[in-house]
Amino acid sequence: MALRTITLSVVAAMTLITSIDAGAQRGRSSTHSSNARKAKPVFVHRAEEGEAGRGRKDMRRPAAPLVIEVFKNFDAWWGDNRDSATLAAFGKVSGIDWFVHPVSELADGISPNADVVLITSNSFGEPGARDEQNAPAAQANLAAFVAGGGVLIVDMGDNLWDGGFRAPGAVGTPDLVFPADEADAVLTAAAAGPDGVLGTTDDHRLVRGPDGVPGTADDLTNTNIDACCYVAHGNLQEGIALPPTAVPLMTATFAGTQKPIVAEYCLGSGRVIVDTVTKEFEAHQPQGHGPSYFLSALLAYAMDPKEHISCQINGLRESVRSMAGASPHAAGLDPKLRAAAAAIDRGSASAACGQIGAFVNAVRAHARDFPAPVVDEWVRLAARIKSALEC
Ligand SMILES: [Ca+2]
Ligand SMILES: [Ca+2]
Repeated sequence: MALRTITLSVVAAMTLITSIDAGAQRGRSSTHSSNARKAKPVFVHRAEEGEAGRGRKDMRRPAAPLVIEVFKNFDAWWGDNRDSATLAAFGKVSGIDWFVHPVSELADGISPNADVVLITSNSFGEPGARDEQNAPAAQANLAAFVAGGGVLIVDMGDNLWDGGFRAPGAVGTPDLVFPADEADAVLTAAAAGPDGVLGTTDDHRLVRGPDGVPGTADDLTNTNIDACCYVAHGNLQEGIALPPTAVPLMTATFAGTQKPIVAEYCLGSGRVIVDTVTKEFEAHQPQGHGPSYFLSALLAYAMDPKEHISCQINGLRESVRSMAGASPHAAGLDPKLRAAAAAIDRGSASAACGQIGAFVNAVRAHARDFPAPVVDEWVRLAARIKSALEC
């Protein structure tokens, strides 16, 4: 017991150290002709896990399905386990591209293979799960995962009067308040897109449902997102402050006012999606224990790599700007990224690929000017963007 405790403490300490530069650790490959080395990604798994595939040490190949890592101590609400039903319906395979961890493992580190991290609701409110999720090492690992380009979903709806789950970039956690009308959720203007109409091509990817096509049967509507017996526990205004850039996607009525129950923001090179929706609960439509409209749409959005390129390019640009003092060549990098973002906005993937390629070439040409971990991270993120663009 004592030995195990010590071992885990060492693992946690190592995680803290590595998470300081976890982005660079995650899946980096050596790119420096002047500085060649064989840096291996750091996989952290507890020896006692004993689940198929959990001991893997190899990186996911670029064309392989995205990897989702779920953290939960129990199946939310009454064992409904709709998160598993939804992921199984998407063809995710446990031990290959889908892993379920106890919440305590957030403190050990997040797999360098993880593309999406899902933290399901602490529904009835286990104080231990709250403490494990709030632990400084857990929060540092989540922050590093997002900063490095990952997509994090944190369900903050629970039954705790004292605290709750937290998310990088946000301060606090939602108060335990309940909507009235308890069943009614509403998609926001941002969800409907610039035309303000649901079911059209400019709808947010979340609204378009798993098929990504607007106006089809799997779309989210203001009817099929409703759920009786509290569609949400808490909201994203009371008890919590999101970054000013956060975009609300869904609201419910609290004391006569519409308040967000789903919102998202870019952070570093990644994306955070926070919600208070009771989405794992059987009351969500279609009722039962299978995939629901909302959970399916949410996970399909999170697992669509193209949808997160904008956050990744934003993060890269921030990083490049932060290196302006390091080299006169830094100034030449940003225009390539800006042009890539513009190309994506106008739907030209090939032009974006060209700009990202030019960025990587320029980074490599001037690699000696910048700290090696920064160069590694830029090249790794660029590769991730190219993979998402199918360059
Ligand atoms: Ca629309
Ligand atoms: Ca659709």
